[in-house]
Amino acid sequence: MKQRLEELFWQKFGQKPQYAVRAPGRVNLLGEHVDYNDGLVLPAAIDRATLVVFSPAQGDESRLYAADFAEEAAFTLAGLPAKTQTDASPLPDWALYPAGVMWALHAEGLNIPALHAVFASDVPRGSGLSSSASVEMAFVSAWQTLAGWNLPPMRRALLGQKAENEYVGVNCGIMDQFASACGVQDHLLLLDCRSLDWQEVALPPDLAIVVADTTVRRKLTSGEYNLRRAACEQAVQILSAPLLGIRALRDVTPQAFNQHAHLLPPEVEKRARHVVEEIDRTAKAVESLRQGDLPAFGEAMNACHASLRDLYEVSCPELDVMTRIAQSLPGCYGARLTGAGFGGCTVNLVKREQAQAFAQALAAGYQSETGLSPEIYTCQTSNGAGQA
Ligand code: NG1
Repeated sequence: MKQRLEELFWQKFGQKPQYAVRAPGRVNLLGEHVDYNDGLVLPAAIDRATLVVFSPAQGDESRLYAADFAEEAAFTLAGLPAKTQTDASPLPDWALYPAGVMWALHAEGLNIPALHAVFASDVPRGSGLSSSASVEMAFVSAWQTLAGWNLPPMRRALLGQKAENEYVGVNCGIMDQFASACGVQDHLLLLDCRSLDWQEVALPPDLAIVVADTTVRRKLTSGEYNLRRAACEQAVQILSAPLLGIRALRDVTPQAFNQHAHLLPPEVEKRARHVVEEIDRTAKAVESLRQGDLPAFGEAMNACHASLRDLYEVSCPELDVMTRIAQSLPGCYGARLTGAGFGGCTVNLVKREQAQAFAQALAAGYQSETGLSPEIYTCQTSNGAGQA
């Protein structure tokens, strides 16, 4: 991919790009839809990434070419608040991510030189593998490289999240940008989304993480996503009458929740129950993983899927089919949808020696039930964003 981008850069800008950076997507093993509830998440950065080749530009205009869309956008700092290009036309959707990053870095008071860049990604878009965070973290790295400031990875992740929340308009938590910035090869990352403390959790070498893409993409996910978040906030507001001092669903134990759940409207109760139980489930499952109890960890993944399907209602028929088949196959400890849901990918924890047979059987079963050809692959965990 790098060579192709360098050639495109030559064609667009008549010179060789001076730098290249990459930032990975991520898969999440457990702790879904809890990052914006101050919960615990367990993602890993993966070997799918956004790659940017770039050079500093003269003047104040940044010009970006998105190879995946065969489209160019040009903008300056002055046009960012209105989300317009230099010619006053609106920024295309894909450009909101790099422009949002520039806007967030500027709001932080950082020096951000104009750049010429060509970029592409092999993280499938809208599939639950954080393509948007990988674009954001790649451009934070690009501007850091050019400007010479040096922020710690978590700080860079927070600025990427600010771009997504306040510029793109998706009220997401910190998990994706964190995983893309802080990934460690052969490890899962256990992040406490309240304190932002995190630890590496070694991935047992005889385990494979298999990602299965249903190929179904949902539109309007950001609207549904923001609605889920609003339901969680409503639950906190109502529960804070009996449970003084709670700030997020993180502060509510399953016992306390059961005691006061009757106060919540039925739909809000379902949403909040998922979050409260998922945070508890994740804390316990990480202990199982550390003790090498993979069946118990896999059970927690299966329970997470059922909860996302029945309580949080972010699954779809294709994700349910893919998960059901996977859970019935030999060597599979656990399977569930990963990321926001509504389509996209499942994550499967499989005995390494059986991973290939698992992938083949899963693809065949899914295809015969849905008529769709899925993309299934064993992913490697990777390091966080940096030089390519
Ligand atoms: P996806 O859609 O998988 O990138 C989204 C949010 C995360 C998190 C998960 C659900 C974005 C960029 N990220 O991830 O913060 O809330 O859903 O756990 O929307």
